[in-house]
Amino acid sequence: MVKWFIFGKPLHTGAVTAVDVKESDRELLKNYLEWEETDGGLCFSCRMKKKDAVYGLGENVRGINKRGWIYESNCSDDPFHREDKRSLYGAHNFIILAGEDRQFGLFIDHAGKLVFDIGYTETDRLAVTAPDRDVSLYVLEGESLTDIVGGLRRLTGRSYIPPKWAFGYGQSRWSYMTADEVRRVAKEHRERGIPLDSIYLDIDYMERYKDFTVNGDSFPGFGKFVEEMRGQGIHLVPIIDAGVKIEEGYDVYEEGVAGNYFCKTQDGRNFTAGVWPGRVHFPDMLKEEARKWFGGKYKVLLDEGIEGFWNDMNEPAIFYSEEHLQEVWEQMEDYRGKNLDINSFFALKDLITGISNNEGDYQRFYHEYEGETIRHDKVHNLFGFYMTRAAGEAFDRLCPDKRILMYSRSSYIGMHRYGGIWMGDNLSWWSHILLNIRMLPSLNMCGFLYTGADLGGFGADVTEDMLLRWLEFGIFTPLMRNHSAMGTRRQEVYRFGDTEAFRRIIGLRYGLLPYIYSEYMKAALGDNMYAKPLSFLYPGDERAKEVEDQLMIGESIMVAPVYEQNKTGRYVYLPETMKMIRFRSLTDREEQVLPAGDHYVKIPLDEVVVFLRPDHILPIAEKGGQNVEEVDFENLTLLHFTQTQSEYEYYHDDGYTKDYDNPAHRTMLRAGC
Ligand code: MIG
Repeated sequence: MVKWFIFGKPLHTGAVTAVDVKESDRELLKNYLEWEETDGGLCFSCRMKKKDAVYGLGENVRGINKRGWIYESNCSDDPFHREDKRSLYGAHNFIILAGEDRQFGLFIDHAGKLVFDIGYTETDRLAVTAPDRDVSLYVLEGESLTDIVGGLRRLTGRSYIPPKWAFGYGQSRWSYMTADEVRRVAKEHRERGIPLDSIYLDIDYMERYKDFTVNGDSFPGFGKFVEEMRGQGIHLVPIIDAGVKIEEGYDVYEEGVAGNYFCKTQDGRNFTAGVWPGRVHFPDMLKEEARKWFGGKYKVLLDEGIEGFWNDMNEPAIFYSEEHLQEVWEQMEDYRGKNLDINSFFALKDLITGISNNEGDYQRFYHEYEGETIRHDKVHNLFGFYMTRAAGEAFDRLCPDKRILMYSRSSYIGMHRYGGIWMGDNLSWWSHILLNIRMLPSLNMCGFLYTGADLGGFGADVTEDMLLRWLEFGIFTPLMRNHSAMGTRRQEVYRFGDTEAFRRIIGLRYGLLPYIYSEYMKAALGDNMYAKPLSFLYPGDERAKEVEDQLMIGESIMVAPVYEQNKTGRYVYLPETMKMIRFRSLTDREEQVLPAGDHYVKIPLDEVVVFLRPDHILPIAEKGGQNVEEVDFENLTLLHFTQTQSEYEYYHDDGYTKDYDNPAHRTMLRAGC
């Protein structure tokens, strides 16, 4: 089912864990792709038929069907997720060609940049180019698209499983500045009966943006505070940044220097970049000892009672490099006092705007990887993966039996074993709800199951209706977190008028948790997807293939979120007869069977509608709760649309230990005649 082809001397990325895959004869690749050396690099290509669709690429812009654009794998910190972009924070080099007469998956295991021209230059040509020509390539075949996705997981390992509380609602802001502010956020939710499981600490909890420190003035007695919040059923989740502040006397910095753990310049000095704290060094996440050391640092916070983290800025984002900044200062001198004309004015401007995340900076530092010195740009896409791997491996050492919440901004396939990702700095734009919907299944294909977007949008100002609509989709995403940027309108749900609606919608998430958690676990343990495009379940259905704003969530339901301003309903395509369930709240429901085909469905601003498949069951909790611990996972109401008999395999465990494969966690639920 898997064929492996090697070109040149590809660097080992750590993505693949399967040990039984053997290199195939290159002749066999000709059944799928041609290859040629071009000026731009080594290029693999094939022709596409008119109706061929292409899926995959995880975290990227545009549709679920990727055809019709050009994408890149080049992890970048880009807060403008516009349609004309080619890459975002992750490198997910997996595509599936779902053809009229053939289907196969392609995983290009390559640490450097890749270009995926999917019908952009020529509408009927798929071409993948690797500028650095050393490439490891896997072709995956399967009976179905889901099967091909499963193949990738069997090749690269099982998806990360977070603790159960991480399926609760999280509230975040850049930043809650003090413990009292955090207390207030908790109180506002609790007083109004709005469920909440976690509050996030963004960079300002630290002392001068130093990793693994806590500002003692604004968060005095941190361990006690963590405990106090736990007493209210709330987990604090601190952020960790990739760069380590250069500061005499700061232990992490000093240990890093002494241990030789930082990335180097060509002449062997520690490479200096500027990020939040000003000057930093980057731990060489690829170097085993450095990784072990950096991972071990998470213990500082684990010891204070912390049970979850998010890793940021690990593309790595660089505001400036010390060397480049120096060059820019010098070049700017040339413009001083000149008559700046059309050319020189823009050149000057570009000098400044080009300082951040400058491609050239990625050629100014080096890693030590498996005994070799490698320039960063050659392994650029692995940095976030290895930072998160550092944490994941440390958790396995430090608390082997306990699940720790971990998700990252940058990632590469393989990282899905150690953590999830959030979808980065989106905007409070209606179109970004749609992007969220489309990214979810694409990420699932690449193994990233635990994921979600900043609900309500990170940048720009949200409105009450947008936040409600976004949450109405967000209740189905594994990671359900409201996060927003400094300087934008406050986005906690209690800041808005109709708190009652927010309470019911978020409450519904908790009622649906038995199903959501069960489906997540089955997907993770079965190398499956949690959210699927319709075409994955209804392969022969030409209409289903074009649906990009509805998703199958787990095995039983379809969702069709509203993502446009001032809409009180939408058209929904039903690939088969389904039972529409309208939730005003967990207990206030209405059911109606609808025939296959197109329907205009009324969906008022404060209601959630799901579509249940025939002979399927949607188990919901009889009682939700203010946090996950309060949810009753035992006493369930089985919503069903039964024609003959329905069965549902229900996965239920304690949610905190790692005894995943125990068959006792699975029970068969039945409904109907
Ligand atoms: O460049 O830590 O994506 O979630 O709030 C901004 C501050 C740095 C980027 C993350 C965002 C976080 C923010 N960080």
